[in-house]
Amino acid sequence: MVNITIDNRKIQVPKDYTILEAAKAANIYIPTLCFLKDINEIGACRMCVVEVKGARSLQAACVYPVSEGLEIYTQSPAVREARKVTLELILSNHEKKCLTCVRSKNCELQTLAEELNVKDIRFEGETYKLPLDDFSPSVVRDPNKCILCRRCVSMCKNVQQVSVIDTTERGFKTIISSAFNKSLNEVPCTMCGQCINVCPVGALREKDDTDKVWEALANPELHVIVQTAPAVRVALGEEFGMPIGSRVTGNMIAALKLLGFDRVFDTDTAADLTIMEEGTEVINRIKNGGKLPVITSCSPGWIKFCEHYYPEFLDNLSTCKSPHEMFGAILKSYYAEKEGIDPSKVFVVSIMPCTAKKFEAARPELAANGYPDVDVVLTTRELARMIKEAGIDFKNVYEEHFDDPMGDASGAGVIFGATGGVMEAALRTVAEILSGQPIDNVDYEQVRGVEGIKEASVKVGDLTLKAAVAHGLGNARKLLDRIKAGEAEYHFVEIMACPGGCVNGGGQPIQPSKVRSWTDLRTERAKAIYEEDKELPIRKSHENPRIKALYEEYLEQPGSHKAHKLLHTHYVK
Ligand code: HC0
Ligand code: SF4
Repeated sequence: MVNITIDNRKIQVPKDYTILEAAKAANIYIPTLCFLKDINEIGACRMCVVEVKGARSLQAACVYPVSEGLEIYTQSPAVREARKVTLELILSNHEKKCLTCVRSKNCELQTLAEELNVKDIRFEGETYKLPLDDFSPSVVRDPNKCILCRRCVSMCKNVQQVSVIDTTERGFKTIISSAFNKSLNEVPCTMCGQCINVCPVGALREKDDTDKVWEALANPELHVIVQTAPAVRVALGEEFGMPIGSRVTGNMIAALKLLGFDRVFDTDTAADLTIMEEGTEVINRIKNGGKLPVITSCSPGWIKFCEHYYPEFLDNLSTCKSPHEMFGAILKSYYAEKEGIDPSKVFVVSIMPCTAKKFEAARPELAANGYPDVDVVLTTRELARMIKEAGIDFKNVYEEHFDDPMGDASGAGVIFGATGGVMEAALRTVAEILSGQPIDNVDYEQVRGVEGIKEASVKVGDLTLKAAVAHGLGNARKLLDRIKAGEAEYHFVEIMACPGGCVNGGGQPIQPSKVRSWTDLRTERAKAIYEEDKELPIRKSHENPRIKALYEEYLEQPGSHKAHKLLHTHYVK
């Protein structure tokens, strides 16, 4: 520990702290812009400057280390003026179209202008119009809004280790772009959307598909079904000012009904179905000498990463479609038949925490009987926009339940939304089937939490089932390299493209740096998911009565010919 003084307050802080961390510990607010804890700590924007006694110039608090006896002033006239000038310079050539910007009211630049009481911009910067990159089905890049903070670059390069965006050109012409200024659609971008979640302004956003959904809802010919992913319900509330980790399932369903969807179903139910199919696949591959490890295939950003960077693992992928795609196929077959609806009139909308799911839904591999499984994917953020546009009082609606006949999911389906959740759900079923014994303790704690790579060995009968979980593509890279080098061997591996899994997907509500630097969104949202799982009477996929009925009435058994036709696919090099 070291003793320091900030704004005449004496405090003790760990000696490896920066001034910014020390100030945070003392509840003293220092504004930041490029800073994002553990991701972008480069001291580039100079918004966080402070006066350090004895230093010749103002110092960037986010990179300046504390030391014994340091005296810091965070609000002196020189500091306030320097921050204001910096901000005004950024604003001078920024495209200030706040009224129509997707990030208005959730823009860190806008917030700073208000916090620093900027009333006038004293500088006139040169502005020029750069072309919008909206060719990707998932991510839109607007360089005119970019403030060169480089958070997206750090995310893509260091965390996801995909590196398809970087700083190009020099000086005043500097921009963030892909190589040769190609569209994100023409480079091996995984569409994970993590760059969007760290962008402080409106320079990165998802492709907005809300118009397609409004149009479908207004078409009386269509039976419009919506399904919601496990991670949406623990984050959507943030868009309406509710605390991180609020569970808003009932409000969300009510709002979807008010929007006019004919049926509101739960993707979690399809997650149970996925476990039946994937669990069977794992068991069969182990018993029959099939390709191991089986690697999960439900994260489309991961699939795309695998295709571009690790094609040698494509045969390891589970042949299961992801749960929402399976659900789409079931809705346009089993459900349509049961309800007597022409499947061509069934329109399926998936609300997902994910931008890559937009890309996934358009893949030709994900169709059955000539219909795409899913017609439109909206992110959690787009759903919030629709709810706001419809004037629905989200916090005060009467809570409702998912519709029958696809109704409630098991706890295993619920936990899919957090890293390790698919693995845990599968273990609950696979261990019971392989051992032939009922398993009482279904909490596989080894695969929970935010450690980058997690491993578990589970004894089932004579077999020790070896499993691994990686989340975030940088961790996926590490794990795959280890498997490739023969340094690790597993039967079953879960990979999710986003750090923390779907709870932290690229389509989730965006929290500003001053929140997400100090609160682990992944942990808070996952907590809500595990709470829901604990409360449910059924926590194993194979015990879900809806899934049992689906097999009895339609699919026969997991892995059947019919199940394969509807629920499985194959990705090829
Ligand atoms: Fe996920 Fe899913 S758990 S990928 O993270 O498997 O997006 O939430 O919906 O499909 O169920 C996302 C979340 C899903 C799917 C499920 C899986
Ligand atoms: Fe990189 Fe993901 Fe953004 Fe693509 S979507 S640029 S892979 S962070």
